[in-house]
Amino acid sequence: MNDELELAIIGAGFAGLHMLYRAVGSKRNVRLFEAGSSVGGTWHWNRYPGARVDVESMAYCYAFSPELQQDWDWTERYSPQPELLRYANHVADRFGLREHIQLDTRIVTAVFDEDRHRWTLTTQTGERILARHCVLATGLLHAPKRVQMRGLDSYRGIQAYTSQWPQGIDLAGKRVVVIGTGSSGIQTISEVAKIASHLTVLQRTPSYVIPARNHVLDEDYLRQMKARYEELRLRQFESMGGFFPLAFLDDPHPKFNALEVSPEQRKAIYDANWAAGGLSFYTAFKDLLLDPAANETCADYVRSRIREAVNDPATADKLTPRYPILARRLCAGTGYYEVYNQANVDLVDVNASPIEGAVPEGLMVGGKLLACDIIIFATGFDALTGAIEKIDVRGRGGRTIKAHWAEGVSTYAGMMCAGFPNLMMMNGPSSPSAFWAPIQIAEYQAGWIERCLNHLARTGLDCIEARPECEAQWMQTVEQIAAPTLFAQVKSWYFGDNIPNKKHRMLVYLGGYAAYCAECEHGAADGYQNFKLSAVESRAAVAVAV
Ligand code: NA7
Repeated sequence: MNDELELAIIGAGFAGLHMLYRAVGSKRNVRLFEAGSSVGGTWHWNRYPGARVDVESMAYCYAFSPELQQDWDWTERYSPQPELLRYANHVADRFGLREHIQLDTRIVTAVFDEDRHRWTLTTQTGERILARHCVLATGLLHAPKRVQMRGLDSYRGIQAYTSQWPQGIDLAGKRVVVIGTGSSGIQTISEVAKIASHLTVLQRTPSYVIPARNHVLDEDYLRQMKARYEELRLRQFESMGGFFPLAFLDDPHPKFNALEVSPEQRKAIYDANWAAGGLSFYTAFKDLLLDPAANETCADYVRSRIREAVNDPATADKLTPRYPILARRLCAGTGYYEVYNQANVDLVDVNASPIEGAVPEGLMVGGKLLACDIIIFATGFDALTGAIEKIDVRGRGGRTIKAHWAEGVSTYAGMMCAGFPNLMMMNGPSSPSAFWAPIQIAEYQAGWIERCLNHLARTGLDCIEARPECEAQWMQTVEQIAAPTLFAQVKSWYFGDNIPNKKHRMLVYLGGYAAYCAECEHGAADGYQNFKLSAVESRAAVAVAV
């Protein structure tokens, strides 16, 4: 057993690394525990063919260090996974973080000791760690959604999850099946189609896929954008989703509602977004996520593009989504729809031809054998709560976090839960992170946590937890913001709908960055008014005046 830490951080993704950077800077007795064999989080585990971020590289990186921003040269508009992993490693080295990181260490339990106000963490090998505070930086998209199907154990080929891609799979010349057509699936499909002898895509819900228009970033562009980094970040912080399209830096949009302009103007704006590529459609008009009629103009535009790209009308029809665009995560792809014009690629709608189970040679689909060498599961994640629930977290009275969330997820600001003192989450459920830039949310949260720990130290207290009524109020706010949007009209992982038996509840604060930070500052005002603070000596909650 180690000496007691002031702070234990779980997870070495971008959030955990930044928390560690802040804590090391404050000379805290801190240690970070990571289950993987390297830092990088998502970018350590998601190594499937074609894996790359769908937010532009120059925005999808840390903002806290102007020097780092200036020194690091992104090579492509959207960084591929290996480059993101290099960046995470560079950050760990550059800021001297490695000596505080314990890799290959999975935390399996975290139990709060109410008498001593500290957490006991246990690793998979039985090592015990004591820590006053614990930060869960376990990743919003980390726990894979596993597919159960009859006979899978008997299947003789290879099974691979995109979210935990095994090393050394050779797909060249193989008969491959991909299940799932979300962001991971569509990236995988475009790459696998190039090398597989045959690819069958099993689609349940089609995605709207916009061309990413990825390209190499030349020196001139990098220089120009670096000179404008402050402006870039400003636009990003003002933006709805944190992924401000850099092509529109000189002419930020949206300016109009979709039906306020003529059909010709509307088409010109959609054409400009299609040409710019990526996720820019989110900001094409102000009301695309609020007004169904406005949304339909955008959805129709993209549907017409699908019909143009796909030669076979029946296949184009299967690929065409009917739900509101943007209400599930928009995908950015490379030659995605064109893949279905290749002779070696088939698309199966599993609603019409269900996956019945597996046999040694492959899958039974719609009553027929689909023989294959490899099944790729691009089936997504138990988003936001899954990675936290994988740890047996027990707060006051031994109550588990699973029990706390059994009737629907509940947190204060996506950072704390009533009954779980001194436990902080980064990019947690009901924070903005799944619909905002998680790196920038984590930067803000790390600062908030630092200030909180400083406050406790200054006031001689050692325990903080969210007030239940403030947590309830937060969840009400999250739901009130989401209710009038089109997000609420579609089933998606934003509400936990992709996981059987997960209670349907909005998992994302949609109010944007500025409002989120203002709420968090308000909660911390007046001596942390939305929290109970106490000290181990008194054991009773005390009101603190500073
Ligand atoms: P997603 O977006 O959750 O996509 C998962 C896909 O897998 C989706 O098409 C699912 O269909 C499909 N799926 C899941 N389970 C099944 C079963 N049992 N049978 C058939 N198809 C299934 O995950 P991604 O990893 O692609 O992307 C996650 C996020 O990462 C993304 O939003 C970006 O923010 C980055 P369904 O929609 O459930 O019908």
